Amino acid sequence: MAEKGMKWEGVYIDILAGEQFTPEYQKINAKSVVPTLVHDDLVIPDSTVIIEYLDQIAPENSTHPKDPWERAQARYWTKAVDEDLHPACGAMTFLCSHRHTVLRKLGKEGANKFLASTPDFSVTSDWKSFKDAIVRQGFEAPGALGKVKLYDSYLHKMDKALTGNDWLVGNKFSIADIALTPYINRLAMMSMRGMWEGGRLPNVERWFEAIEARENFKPCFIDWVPEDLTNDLRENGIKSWPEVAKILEIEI
Ligand SMILES: N[C@@H](CCC(=O)N[C@@H](CS)C(=O)NCC(=O)O)C(=O)O
Repeated sequence: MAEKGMKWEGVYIDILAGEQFTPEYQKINAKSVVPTLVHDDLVIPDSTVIIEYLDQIAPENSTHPKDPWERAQARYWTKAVDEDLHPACGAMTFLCSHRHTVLRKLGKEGANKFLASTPDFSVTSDWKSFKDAIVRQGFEAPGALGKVKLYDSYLHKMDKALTGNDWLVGNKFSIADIALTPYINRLAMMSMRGMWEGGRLPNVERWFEAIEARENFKPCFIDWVPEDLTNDLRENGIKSWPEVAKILEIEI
């Protein structure tokens, strides 16, 4: 919306305090996940659907490539986000940071209630049990390591696509770059820039520097996040980094 010059009012839903589970929020988002777009009397959940909808109601300043081939390439990136990267990011964030915050803030009983409140069909159809396992068992949770590796595989795919290109599709900033930004930024906020810096994935490093330099980056991705969450992501991430580096065979 910022890139398209659209105005909106944001309502912060604290998903670590369980605000996504209130009956009021579940009325607009049955999976109890954020975000949800409310446009007049229309309710539209799911980020990729939201951005496609916004581009159709305001086709000026489109963030989608016009060329059909380039549009298809951009679509592959958003499809990858929906199918693989977003679930991997949820797992990685709970694994490396949120589980510590949830247990500290809610206590053992509060955490039990929080985990039990997740609907059966949430981020993915197995998110309820997977999130439960990650919060309780951390890196020992079955499937957790696979999600770290899956996340990393997309950084490699990005690095390949960015070889000789400034941006992911058609060498022009597009929805593909916008859609991938939260996932690189989340790792950066968790103090895990070592996944691409230090010569590991130089094209991703160059790309993210260009993203961070954009006018809309700081207000949308940094300022929007409450200070205590920013601090938790940074500090918990620092503690989790050796484990992640070991899984990915990164020397630290
Ligand atoms: N497909 C949805 C997924 C949204 C999603 O997974 N949101 C996460 C935060 S990024 C969430 O609300 N999680 C709530 C929970 O884990 O209880 C989208 O792209 O909007």
